Amino acid sequence: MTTLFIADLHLSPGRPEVTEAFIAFLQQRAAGAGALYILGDLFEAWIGDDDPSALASRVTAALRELTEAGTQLAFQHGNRDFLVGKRFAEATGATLLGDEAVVQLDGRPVLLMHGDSLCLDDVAYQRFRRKVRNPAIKWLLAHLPLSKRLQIAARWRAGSKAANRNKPESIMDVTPQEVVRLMDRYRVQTLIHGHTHRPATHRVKLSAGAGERWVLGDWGPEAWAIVASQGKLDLQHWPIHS
Ligand SMILES: [Mn+2]
Repeated sequence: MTTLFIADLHLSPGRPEVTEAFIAFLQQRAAGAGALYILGDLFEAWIGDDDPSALASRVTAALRELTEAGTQLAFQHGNRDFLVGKRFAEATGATLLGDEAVVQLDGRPVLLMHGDSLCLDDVAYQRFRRKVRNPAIKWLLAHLPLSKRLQIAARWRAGSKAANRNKPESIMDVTPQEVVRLMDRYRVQTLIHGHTHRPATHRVKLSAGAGERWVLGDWGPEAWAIVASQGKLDLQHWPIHS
C-alpha cells in the first residue's frame, strides 16, 4: 500500500489553480492510497473551523470523499493553519497529529513534523509561535468573532512577510543540531517535514548512525509529494497548470 506525504500547499482563493491541482491529486494520485499525511500549511490561512468560505467547504468535501473511499487521512498543524481543529477533523475524517508525530512506515518509525519548530535561529518567529500556540491564547482566538479573526490573520501574514524580507537565508532554514536532537530523542532514522520550501533529501549524522531528512516542497508552480511504498521513499514533483 502506498503512503503519501504533502505539505505547504498554502491554498488560498487567490491561487485557484493550486486548489484545482490539489483536488486532482486527491482524485487521481491519492485515490487507492493507504494513507495521506498532510504535514501542515494546507491552507494559507485558517481562522477557525467555522470558516464559511467556499474554499474551505470545497476542500473539506474533497478530503471527505477520499476518506470515505477508504484512505486514512492525518493532518498536522502548520504555522498558517494551526487553528484547524476537531470540527475540521470530523468533517473530513482526518486524525489530528501532534507537532512531533512518530508513525510506523513499512515497519520502521518515521518522525513527522511541519518544520517551523526546527528553525530555532529565527528567534523572533519562535517567540511569536510560543505566544500563539499557547492553549489559553488559542482558546481566546477561537472564541473571537469571525470578522475579528480575519483581521488578525491578515495582520499576521503582512507582518510575517515584512519580517521575512529582512531575514538572512540561513535563519529561514532548520537548525541542524535541533534535527539531530529530535531524531535521537525519538530514535528514528527518518524525518519528513515541510515549511522551509526547500525540497531535498539530506543525510543526517545521528548518535546511532546515519539518518535521512526528507523535505517536502511547497505547491505552485509545481506540486510536491513524498510517495512511500515497500519501504522506499520517493520525492516527486509535477507541474501545476494555471
Ligand atoms: Mn510553514
